[in-house]
Amino acid sequence: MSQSDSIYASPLDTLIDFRFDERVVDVFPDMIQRSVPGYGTIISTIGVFAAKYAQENSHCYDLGCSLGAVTLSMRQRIKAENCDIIAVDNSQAMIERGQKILESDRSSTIPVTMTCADINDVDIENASVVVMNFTLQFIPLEERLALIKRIYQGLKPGGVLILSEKIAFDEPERQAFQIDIHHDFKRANGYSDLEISQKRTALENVLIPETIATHQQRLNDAGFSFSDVWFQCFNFISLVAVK
Ligand code: GEK
Repeated sequence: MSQSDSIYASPLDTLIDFRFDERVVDVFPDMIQRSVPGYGTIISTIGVFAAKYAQENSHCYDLGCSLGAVTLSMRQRIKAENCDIIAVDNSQAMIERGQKILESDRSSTIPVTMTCADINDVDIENASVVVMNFTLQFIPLEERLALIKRIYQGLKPGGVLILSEKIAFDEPERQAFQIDIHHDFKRANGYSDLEISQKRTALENVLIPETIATHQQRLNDAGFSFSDVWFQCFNFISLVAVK
């Protein structure tokens, strides 16, 4: 069972940039459920995408897998023969815990390799489904196009990229509105104003959101002929791009 997240509940003297360390791993499922609107829906729907798009004799990737929620959802649903899942995260603490969770998963026999590595060092090849569920937002801006291009090149024809992100808006009024309602969502899930504000500061230099237009232009520049927003709640979206 995951512990409840109280990392930012007391005033902290120095707010260091957010890191996916052991403290975060302990509370991660609780933290992400209470912070990302629609997280559960997104996870289960990625399983539906994987069932539709996983091709036989291909790899499915979960990049920035954390504890492997996307991996487990895909594993439960994929029916294609001779398919495996490659899950990657650069937090050792996440991978260690994720591997334990995976060991107790009896939902299917689809092979999973869960590895601690930087996404930028992972070869993407013979892929039918690639998922980045709230991961690209942590990659430096100048590295994002090269990564999306590599994913495009590693996908088989007809393969898909599922890309979920916290987003920004060009219009200041819309930006303020969406942030405000998202904070209400967090308050409704039991976070205090102090927790919300300290977490926001900790993420400021680490999580860089972009607009939907920027994401779709980048997908287009990388070669994807089609992309669409299939989920949005406030300033959180998920896109699907088809090769
Ligand atoms: C989920 N997808 O539960 N290489 C590998 N991993 C990275 C990198 C990198 N360069 N940068 C960040 N990460 C998950 C949730 S969380 C989203 C993803 C969030 C990893 C980081 O260690 C963390 O585990 C994950 O990306 C982002 O569906 O916490 O908002």
